[in-house]
Amino acid sequence: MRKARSIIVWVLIATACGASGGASPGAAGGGGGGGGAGSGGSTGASADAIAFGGSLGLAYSPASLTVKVGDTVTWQGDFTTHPLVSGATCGHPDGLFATGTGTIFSFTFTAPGTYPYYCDVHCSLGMTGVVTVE
Ligand SMILES: [Cu+2]
Repeated sequence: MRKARSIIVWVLIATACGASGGASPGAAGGGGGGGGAGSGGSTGASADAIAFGGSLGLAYSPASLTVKVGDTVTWQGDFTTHPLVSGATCGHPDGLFATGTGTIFSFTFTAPGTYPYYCDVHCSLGMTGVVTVE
């Protein structure tokens, strides 16, 4: 799959960009209360897209998105103006993903959990979002 390959590239870039603080993954665990059977039919490549910046201002749309394990989420916008970083707290990337410049970024979520992210420039102005994977 091509997507997997491009994701690996992004991870390498993100890793190379430093931020080698003790970013421990796995903060996401939590309430895995079974029972999620039969949630709606259509499988397959869904269009889980998040837009930001431009006419949306300092915001993501949607700011909160719920997807399923294995889904790929694509952010589209200007990462030069709004670099995207995963993490729950401004200025503290968790190292899961980060964008450089460019206008499109995709990430495939392979485990259930809550994945907050923010704009590295405008986080303190409330430019944050979250992807919930179930
Ligand atoms: Cu921004």
